[in-house]
Amino acid sequence: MKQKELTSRLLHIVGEEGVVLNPADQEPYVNDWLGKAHGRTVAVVRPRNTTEVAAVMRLCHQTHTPVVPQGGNTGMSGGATPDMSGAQVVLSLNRMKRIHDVDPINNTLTADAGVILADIQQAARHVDRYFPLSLGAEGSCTIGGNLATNAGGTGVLRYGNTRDLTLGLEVVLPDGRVWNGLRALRKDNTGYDLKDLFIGSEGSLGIITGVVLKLFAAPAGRVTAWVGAQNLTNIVALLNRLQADCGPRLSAFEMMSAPSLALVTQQLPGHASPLDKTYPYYALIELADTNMSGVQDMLQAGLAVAIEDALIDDCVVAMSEAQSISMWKLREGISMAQVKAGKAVKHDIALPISSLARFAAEADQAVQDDFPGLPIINFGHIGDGNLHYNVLLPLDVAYEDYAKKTADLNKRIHDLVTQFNGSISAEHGVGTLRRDELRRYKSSVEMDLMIAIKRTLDPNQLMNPGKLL
Ligand code: FAD
Ligand code: 2HG
Ligand code: ZN
Repeated sequence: MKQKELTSRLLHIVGEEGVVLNPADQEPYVNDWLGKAHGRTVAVVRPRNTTEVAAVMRLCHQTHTPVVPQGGNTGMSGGATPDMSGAQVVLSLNRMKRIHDVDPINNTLTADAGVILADIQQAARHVDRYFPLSLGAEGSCTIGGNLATNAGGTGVLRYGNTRDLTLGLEVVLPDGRVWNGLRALRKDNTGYDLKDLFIGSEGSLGIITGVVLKLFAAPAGRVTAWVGAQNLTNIVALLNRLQADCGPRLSAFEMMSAPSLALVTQQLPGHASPLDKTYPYYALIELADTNMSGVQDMLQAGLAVAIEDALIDDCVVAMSEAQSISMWKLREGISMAQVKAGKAVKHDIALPISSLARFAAEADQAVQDDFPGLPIINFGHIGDGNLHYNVLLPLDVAYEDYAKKTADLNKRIHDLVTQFNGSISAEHGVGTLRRDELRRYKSSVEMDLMIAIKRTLDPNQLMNPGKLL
């Protein structure tokens, strides 16, 4: 079908406001925020509801038009960007923003996939409940994108990742059929768990259009602390101790190396370290409960013992919500500080928590030996074993040098991750960034199973081609 006919049929389905054809207006949809992924598109289509998504998918199925699903376009793996062919349709969920139901008795919330994560958190707060998925992009990422990448963030230690927070899904299949699995049940053993197939599938199997999420009791407050230590072994030992002492009250445990903190304080105005001296490693710790009585004392006592035992060198407990927010800003500023300072070669890795310190020591040595002088920006959600082990290349690095160094660094770091029985994609997804790496590290049996599922659900390979597989 000619492009003109395709776009006129798309216009017929979603109306004029629902199709973006002007190349200048398409810019935010065809480039990613990191400046790494660029593409072109026939049209950006913005349906208003599931019926329109289904009609668009039927049309794309009939016309063999490839589709790239997109939420907030905040992803870090190039998964939401079309390729350069100009033949792919970008299907944006950014007009599907309705929260359909909030049920504080069943502790569930039902919403369209295009709802911004912060709006879901807000809707939960409105009925005195809590939705714990939390990440730096929460003001612009969508719940559909969170589901498609099985996003992690800072609440995983206590509440699990997006998969753990999901009860039901609605999905439009590549041929336009709608699977309504919007069940608000905590038990449902009626066969294969289909929702788990789509969670983390990165737009490769269908369009997620709706979701039923779990809600939790709202914490009455939080206590935040910042600690400095000599090494990662001690930071992990502190994590282990606080988990034993505080149980589920420990709601976040984030780590930053000294170069990560220095990067933020240098690159972002108004960001200063909470401690006077510098230390090789820092942790940001948070405790929260539905009854905060005694919680601050508990954290202070735990940290005092950790200082006595020389596990940590110094610490500060936030005395106000404002202090707590400024500690979190330091942690959440690391991504933006990297963009300002250089071109980060990102390794979003998961490891057994018991191996984190040994891995980091070996990886640091490997980078120093083979790539001398490159800054290592190591930080992450170590409470759940997730490191963002990034290596920073200069902003003006030539493209060829960037591509070569990226490939060499990826091999060096990911080989080591595999030796430690880790994963090369913890929370950001595979997209195009790690697609070739995935083939190297997954067994042929695992790859065969994934390809078989893809072929069954998307036999014409129209869903997000070139991503993940
Ligand atoms: P997009 O970027 O639009 O899409 C991501 C992928 O999902 C693509 O493959 C796309 O095709 C697919 N997709 C999107 N919507 C749908 C849908 N409705 N149906 C089917 N497929 C779909 N991620 C973390 O996990 N943890 C973090 O701590 C974290 N911190 C971040 C901090 C910052 C400052 C930024 C900018 C990003 C961060 N991210 C983090 C990455 C990103 O925000 C998440 O991956 C998020 O889940 C992506 O949501 P999105 O709506 O922007 O999806
Ligand atoms: C975070 O934890 C994000 O801040 C981004 O997942 C990590 O910039 C990164 O590599
Ligand atoms: Zn992260």
